[in-house]
Amino acid sequence: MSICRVPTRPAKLFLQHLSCRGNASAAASLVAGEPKAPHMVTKVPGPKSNELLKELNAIQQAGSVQLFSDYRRSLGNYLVDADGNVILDLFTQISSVPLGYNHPALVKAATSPEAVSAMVNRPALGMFPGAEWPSKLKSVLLDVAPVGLKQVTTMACGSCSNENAYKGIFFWYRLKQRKEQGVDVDKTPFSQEDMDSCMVNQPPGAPKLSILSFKGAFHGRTFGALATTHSKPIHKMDVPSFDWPIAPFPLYKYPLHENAAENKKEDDRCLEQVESLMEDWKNKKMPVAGIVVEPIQSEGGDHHASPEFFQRLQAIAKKNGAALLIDEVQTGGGSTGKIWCHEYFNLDSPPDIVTFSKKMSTGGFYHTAEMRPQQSYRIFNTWMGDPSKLLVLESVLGVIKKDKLLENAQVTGEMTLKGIEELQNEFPHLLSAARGRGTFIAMNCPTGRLRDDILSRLRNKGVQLGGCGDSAIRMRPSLVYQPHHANIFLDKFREVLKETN
Ligand code: PSZ
Repeated sequence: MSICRVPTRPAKLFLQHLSCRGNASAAASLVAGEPKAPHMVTKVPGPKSNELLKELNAIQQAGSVQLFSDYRRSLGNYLVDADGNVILDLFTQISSVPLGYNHPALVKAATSPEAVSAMVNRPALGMFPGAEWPSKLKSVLLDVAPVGLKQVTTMACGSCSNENAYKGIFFWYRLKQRKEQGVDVDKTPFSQEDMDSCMVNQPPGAPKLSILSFKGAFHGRTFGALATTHSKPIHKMDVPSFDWPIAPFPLYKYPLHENAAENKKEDDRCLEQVESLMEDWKNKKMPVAGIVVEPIQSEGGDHHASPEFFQRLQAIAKKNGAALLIDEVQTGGGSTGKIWCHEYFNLDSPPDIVTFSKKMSTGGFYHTAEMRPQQSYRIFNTWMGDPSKLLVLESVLGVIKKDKLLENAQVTGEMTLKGIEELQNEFPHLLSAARGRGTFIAMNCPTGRLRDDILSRLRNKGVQLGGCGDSAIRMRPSLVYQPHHANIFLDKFREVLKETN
């Protein structure tokens, strides 16, 4: 029996909008021709996936592989695996697929002569960009820039975006310090001592400065980024790291409206810690040059914090002369119902830096004019991103506008969360703390083991979700996830919960 779910008012309006498009019915998929439902022919991983895993594992450590996919046969929300299972994919390559698989607009964009040229002639963008590069950056990336951030640099992935953003923060901080010391930074930007000492990793050229991050955060796996990642020991084990301050991130009680006073105290507790850690590290002579934070702490367990928390965090950063970097690698690109999740926070002024990757197709970061390095060649590597990815993004953003996918994420997210809340009431011993913005939704299970078991049984019924933190389930569908997909997910989820002892 399917669960009856009454669409909310905005959902109704949105579905009317969909049905106005040509002769599409209310349940028409945004990706024409996608399967109507999951279809499972084996357990996952099936025999073919297991065989391929053996082959791959012989040449690399492949223990993290969950299944092998047949990307050419996958379409829209449905991933087809190597065994022919058709799976409703609500995890989408760790939240990185904007429009589902083989979206016709992307296939078209990727086969244009412009895209072919971008793919076969990959430039070193820092030295020999194509003639169209400045106008593409403006019309694509700057067109969706967070308000107030008019500078942008592309990178290959999320980790290297954060890594280079941290460097930008240190450049900015040291420039400020030199100016305060009366150095004529235009004439002699660096002293001989600076230049000699940086070459042997010693101060003052390699200064004692820090980035403050939060417990449970994930900002990537490269050295600097890893120093600010604190979600699982396996990410960090055996890697030398920096002694940088780590503050607690708010852990709210749900439902939010019943716990407002307590959650406000939790904000106070965490922000007091931020301030006192900044003081401690100043006294340790390793002052905090920047604070890095996720708008929703994702890998760490989908922890949300209030707009007030972020507003007050920004005020603390400003008061202490530190930059605020908002890491939108996982939250950016539309699934929260806005392109940038921090738009929900009503900050007094723009953050100093916003990093992105995943659904944005290319990595990179936006920043204020003050964060622009004084010299060229300071933020640099061979490729500095990839122009072909900007063409993909151009097409993605066009479809987001044309198909009103931000509204879709809000509406489908709202009805999915409502459905999960109903399941939470029905199975209070299995689910708690349902939360989300748009389709960026999560809930907690009593234990990590039970969570993993639920996820694996759900997948064998044809729905792929993800885990995060100790015991949370997270949804990361693409932007073409619609109410009829939500109904399939909720029905299968209910079956699994019913079968759970
Ligand atoms: O295990 C891993 O390496 C994973 S699992 C999920 C991610 C990485 N997310 C990547 C990520 C992120 O979620 C945030 C908020 N910031 C930075 C990153 C790093 O991005 P990549 O993986 O592109 O380097």
